[in-house]
Amino acid sequence: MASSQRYLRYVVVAVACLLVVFFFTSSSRLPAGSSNILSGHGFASPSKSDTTAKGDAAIDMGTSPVMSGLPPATIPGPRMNATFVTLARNSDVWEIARSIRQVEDRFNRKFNYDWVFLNDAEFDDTFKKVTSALTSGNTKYGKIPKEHWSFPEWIDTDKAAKVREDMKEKKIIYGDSISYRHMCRYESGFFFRHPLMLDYEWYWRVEPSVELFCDIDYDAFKFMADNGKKYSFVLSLYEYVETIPTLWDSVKGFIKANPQHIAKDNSMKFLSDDGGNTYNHCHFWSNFEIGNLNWLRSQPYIDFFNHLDKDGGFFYERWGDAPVHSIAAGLMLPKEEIHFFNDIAYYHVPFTHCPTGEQYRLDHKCHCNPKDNFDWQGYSCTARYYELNGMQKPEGYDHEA
Ligand SMILES: Nc1nc2c(ncn2[C@@H]2O[C@H](COP(=O)(O)OP(=O)(O)OP(=O)(O)O)[C@@H](O)[C@H]2O)c(=O)[nH]1
Ligand SMILES: *[C@@H]1O[C@H](CO)[C@@H](O)[C@H](O)[C@H]1NC(C)=O
Ligand SMILES: [Mg+2]
Repeated sequence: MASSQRYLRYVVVAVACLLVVFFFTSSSRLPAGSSNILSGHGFASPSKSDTTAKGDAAIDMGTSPVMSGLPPATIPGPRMNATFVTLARNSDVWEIARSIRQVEDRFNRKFNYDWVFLNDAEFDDTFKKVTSALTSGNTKYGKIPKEHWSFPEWIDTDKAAKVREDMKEKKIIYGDSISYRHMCRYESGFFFRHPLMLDYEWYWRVEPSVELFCDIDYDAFKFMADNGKKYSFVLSLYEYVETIPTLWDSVKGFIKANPQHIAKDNSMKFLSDDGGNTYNHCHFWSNFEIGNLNWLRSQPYIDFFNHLDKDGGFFYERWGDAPVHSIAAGLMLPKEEIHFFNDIAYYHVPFTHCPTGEQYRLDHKCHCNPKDNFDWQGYSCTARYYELNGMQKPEGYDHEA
């Protein structure tokens, strides 16, 4: 008798539990007035709009009983006029997913900045679904106009094809690729002019398969603005000479024709060991950048890009956007406007920036091996940057790596 009563009590409690679970799951899937959540994710009806909006849904907490009363896990306060930006192909989706997850975990889940994705083809639904699910801010998907991803009319395409043959024989990485050249030219001269990017003043570039190893607890965009910075880097190194044999000649032509664009207190010493006669091939590695879009959209930068573009080296050689951005920043910005983010721990194959300074790494939950840090090795240009700016190398630089 007693045991069957216990059994009945058991069943009643179980049914009650099931009801509670059912109530919460069904109501969080279909909260009253939640149409903005569902239709807001453009992939529900991708033909309608190419952008997704999450902001409204996140603030409108009353729509979901599961969420009500819980504070958002974000840092309060105003946000900068800033966005992440990623150039990618549909086939990059899982590689960019890894990058996004780390950027969100280490930084953006606290700030919820937007993310702009750009592509020379139309993004597919899988790409949009996966990336918008991983990001905490609004996502926007843009197609690159044909004029920004093709041979300009002054380029001799036969000559360009010959160069690709040659470079293929010499086994120069991406030497035979047309799309890689369009990519480098686009990142050099056009991404900041895409209609979706015109809405912003600051950008943070993110590539597929990169890693972030430490927590970033402050707003890096605000840091840039508050400290008068326009361009930044985490890794620097020497460019592969074969890809830029005449780049410096083109730069010298630009300097001669536009002396008014050259900053007085510039970083020429980072770029040249003989006062500007020759290029030492040092550049900031542009697969990571936090920078000011209005600077890239300014007349000096546009004049610089147009001058290089006319000389044809994006196609007759294989000029990369890293030396192009770096030389522009090094010559046209006062040196105080370039920032080295020692505290942003970063990996893009094959180099790691792991912050020098053990206490910092512990305080910010870093998971990089300091032995992997590239900064103070012979092939890095970061020591030059320190010297040029009269900076003391951080404690530990001589024994950690
Ligand atoms: N839409 C589009 N994106 C591209 C194309 N080629 C490269 N990208 C993107 O441009 C950026 C740079 O290309 P990567 O292939 O990473 O070039 P890389 O960093 O020099 O070389 P890796 O060592 O291979 O990473 C990445 O964000 C790519 O996703 C392309 O043909 N179309
Ligand atoms: C953000 O910056 C862009 C470019 O400077 C500007 O056009 C836009 O009005 C700004 N938006 C806000 C909200 O300030
Ligand atoms: Mg890359």
